Amino acid sequence: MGTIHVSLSYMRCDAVSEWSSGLSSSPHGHRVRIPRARSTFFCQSAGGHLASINSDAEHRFIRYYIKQVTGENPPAWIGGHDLVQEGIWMWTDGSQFYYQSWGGGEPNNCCGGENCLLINWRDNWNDGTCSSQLPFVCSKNL
Ligand SMILES: [Ca+2]
Ligand SMILES: [Ca+2]
Repeated sequence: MGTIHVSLSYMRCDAVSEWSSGLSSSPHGHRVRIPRARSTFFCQSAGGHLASINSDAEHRFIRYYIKQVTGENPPAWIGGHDLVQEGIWMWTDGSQFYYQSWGGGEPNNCCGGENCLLINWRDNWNDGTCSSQLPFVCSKNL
């Protein structure tokens, strides 16, 4: 499995300002905190999707990217969800949901229903309430 160089963009407000090389998938970070449904639309309008993570390398890369953009490790939306069927996780970009890096006890569908996947819950993933306002990571393939 080789390294694929793909585009990676920073977005400011609603403009894609820059793309650069990344690993395997191509996140662009966003400082604005918005509900997950809006982030889905935002990524699609930029020609991509909310990021999927399909390997440890992609997980590390996206976390590193978020740290670079924000200077922190904030929880952020990526493209995983179990909105179609509770407990059946999918990626919005259509990739198969094989790789997983859930935090301990997650996903727990807490608190009346958590159906959207956020990264940087401590070091791993959590299912969160989709209406929560978080930064998000988009990706697109070259
Ligand atoms: Ca759920
Ligand atoms: Ca949870």
